[in-house]
Amino acid sequence: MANEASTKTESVALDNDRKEMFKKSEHIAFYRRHKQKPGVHYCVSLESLALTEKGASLEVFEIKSQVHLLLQVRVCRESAIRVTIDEIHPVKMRYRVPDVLIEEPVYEQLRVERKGEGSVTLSWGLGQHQVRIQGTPFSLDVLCAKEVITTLNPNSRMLFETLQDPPRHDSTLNQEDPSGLWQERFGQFVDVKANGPSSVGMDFCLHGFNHVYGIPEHADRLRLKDTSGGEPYRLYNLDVFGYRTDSRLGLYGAVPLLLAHKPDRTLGLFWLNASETLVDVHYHPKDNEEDVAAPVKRSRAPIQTDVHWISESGVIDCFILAGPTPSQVLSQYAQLTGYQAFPPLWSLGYHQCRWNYEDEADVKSVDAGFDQHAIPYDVIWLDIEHTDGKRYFTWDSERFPSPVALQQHLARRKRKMVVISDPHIKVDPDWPLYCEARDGDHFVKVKDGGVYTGSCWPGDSNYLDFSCPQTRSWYARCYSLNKYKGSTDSLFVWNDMNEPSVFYGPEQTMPKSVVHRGGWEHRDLHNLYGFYQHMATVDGLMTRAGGTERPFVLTRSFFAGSQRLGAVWTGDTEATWDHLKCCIPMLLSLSLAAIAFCGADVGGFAGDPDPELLVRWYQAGALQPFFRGHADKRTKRREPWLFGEAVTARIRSAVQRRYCLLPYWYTLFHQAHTAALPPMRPLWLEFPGEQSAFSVDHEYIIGNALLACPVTAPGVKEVMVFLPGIEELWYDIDSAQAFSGDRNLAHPVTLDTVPVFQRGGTVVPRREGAGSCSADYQKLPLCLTVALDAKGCAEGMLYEDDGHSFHYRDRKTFSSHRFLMTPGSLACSRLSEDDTFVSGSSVQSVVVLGMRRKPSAVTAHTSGIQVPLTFRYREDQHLLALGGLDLGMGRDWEIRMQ
Ligand code: NBV
Repeated sequence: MANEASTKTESVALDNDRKEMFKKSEHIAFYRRHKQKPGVHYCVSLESLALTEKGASLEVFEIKSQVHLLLQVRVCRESAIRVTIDEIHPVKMRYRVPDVLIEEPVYEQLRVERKGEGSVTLSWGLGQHQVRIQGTPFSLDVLCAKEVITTLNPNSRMLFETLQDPPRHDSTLNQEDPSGLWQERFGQFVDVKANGPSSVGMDFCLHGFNHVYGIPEHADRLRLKDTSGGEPYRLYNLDVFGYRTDSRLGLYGAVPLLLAHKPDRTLGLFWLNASETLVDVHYHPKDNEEDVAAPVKRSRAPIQTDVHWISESGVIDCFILAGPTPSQVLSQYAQLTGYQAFPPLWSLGYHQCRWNYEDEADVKSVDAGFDQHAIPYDVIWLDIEHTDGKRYFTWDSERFPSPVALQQHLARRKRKMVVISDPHIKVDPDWPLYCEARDGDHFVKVKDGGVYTGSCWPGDSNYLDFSCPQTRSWYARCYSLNKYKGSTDSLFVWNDMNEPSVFYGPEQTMPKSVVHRGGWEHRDLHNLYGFYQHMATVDGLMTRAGGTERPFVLTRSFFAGSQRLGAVWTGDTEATWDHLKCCIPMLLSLSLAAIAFCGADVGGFAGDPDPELLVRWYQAGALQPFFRGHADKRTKRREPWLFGEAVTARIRSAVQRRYCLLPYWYTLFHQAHTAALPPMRPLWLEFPGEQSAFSVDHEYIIGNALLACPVTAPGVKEVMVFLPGIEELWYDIDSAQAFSGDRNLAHPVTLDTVPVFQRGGTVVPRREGAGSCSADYQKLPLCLTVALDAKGCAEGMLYEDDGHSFHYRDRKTFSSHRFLMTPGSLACSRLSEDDTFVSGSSVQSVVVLGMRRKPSAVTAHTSGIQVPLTFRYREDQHLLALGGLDLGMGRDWEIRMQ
């Protein structure tokens, strides 16, 4: 039965795109209503202004319809301005997104700065920012140092559909309803809306901005496209098998955070709404998309971008993050929704997955294959077939009779296992876990109160209501070692199909009329479903470890705030060059929206990559945050050693390089966790003043030091790499050759090479040597690559801790070191006095790039002891190499070059 369901569904899934299973904006009634909006003009009664210690509130009214709304303006920590609009006397409460903000923000006291001439101006704190509210028609300006940076409702496009009582007679419900107010048809599906029309929309003018980014997840470019005459960006979590690139249609996850950038300012718009949302972007002047790097042509019209957000239900609740720098916007957002969860070190290594590893013997032989071929890896993954008939938390007793022994086998090699756990639960009254969920009332319901049954891998399934805290706690307990038979503490989890995916459902998801705890329609919180499952799973792993071990959970569906839970991947890509290329802007968009631990299936999920594509994907994946090879079960096996020695060698080299760079990745993830800077950065984040970097999305910077330009086309002999920064120096990490910045470089490549450049002025720590997993690499000595800037200086960091526990947080057991190179000296010093981690690492070698003069002598200084060092200097490369060192990280040290 399970297999039947799978086969049928596979063909349905494969035909998704062709059969137009997914909506376009023309099929979405609330979107049409906003676009054809009749003359609805909102005004604000300035007399109604009330100031409390939590902010300001004013009454909004619409003359014709006599609608009365409440506008609230609140300010969190100086520069995050929250604007909320809700009904004053709703016939029913409207959904306000819970659990995404980490806490209710602390608000500033506002004061009236000016009142009169139809407007009121509010300010706070030092008065650097202001909010000016225009009464008739309503608009709201946010000002910084007297300059308007954004205007809400500049063109009176705001629309707030207030809730109504249902029509008396069912006549409307029985007729076709072209406006889709109470019901709406899509193909065979009829969506009956319990609350009728309930959508909200607001437009924003972003003054002076010509580049906007973010609002993942879409398989599209980094800089958002102008949507005039095309599809808007859709935020509606959907399971789209083999999705198309160059598309603004909804994918698995949604983060309603948009970033706008210009040379002197970055601004964030966070639209906190979890219902289906569409976003239109209009650039003024409209530029030639192909030529976005070129400065906008001179025109009298002011530069601005209009962004129009439209959501199906809920309230208007948006945050304007005033920056002004990109990193300030990212940190303002993280203060609201949380920082990136700090991954265990092993999860930054390589992960080997396949749908499916057949049985225990298969797992052991793949595991051994990595050792035989000297390819390091840390985690092997099991997909849905490992279960007993797709009952998660169980094992297929024939294929996996001894799961504990299997995990122990891996654990002896310091490796982990990850298993899949989907949100649907097989309807099976003989399965105790199903009965517990049913009896505990943990499933979502249909309108009349019965449990909702949909179809997924196991056939008929019920869906857990993760929005309910009791259900989350129950689900979390299912991961405890005594309850989850066959699990050990080296088993971690992967949440798939959590958009949620429902076979034969509208757009392959749950009907919007399904009811969650508290009576909320699924429509209100659809985009939160995966976020909540992720949250419950993380909670399960946390509780399992008594709160001391860092969990690892990968999710396919996500929302704002998912970053604080774990990792995300880009779902069912295809093994094509197009998809490989598209991963870069997709991962950059996720990173900008704080989902920093993200990756794409190496090799592409569906279809068979040829060896060249596979190698190029490994090379790219090794330079991206989450690094996992994965494949559809209909594909040929593709473990790295199955394509001949030349291919194996290339994959080995890419993976080994990743492992050597782990100290750097780990340090960057700590920065993401504490300072909200993503490890994978678009060029403009590091070069905010450089217009020519604003649209670059075929390359990116890992941290602030390594510019990576993966090869994403076949048969390539040369790659055009853009090196930003007029005053920068960039060093090719393979040849040590230096290049000045602010140029396009035609860089030769072979199948063995990927262009990576180290930025002058940085220090990158690497492990030297080889091992079989991250634990081995942690024991290897360090090598520092010091790339000098034009002044002969450089700086870098190394963060270390035990790699897996929360002791860094609870006991301050970590160490942070700074490397500082000034002409003639490289010094390493501990950054903080009160951290207590005893680092076992020691620096064995140092390479200095860009050293213009051969030193006459080099000495090491530790605790007052001076030791002469032997060195090698390459005049032609301006490279100084120091080897055979033993500079322990336990003490401060200095290397002097005379
Ligand atoms: O569980 C099977 C697959 C999984 O391998 C893949 O990574 C997910 O994105 N899953 C989707 C369901 C079936 C896809 C056709």
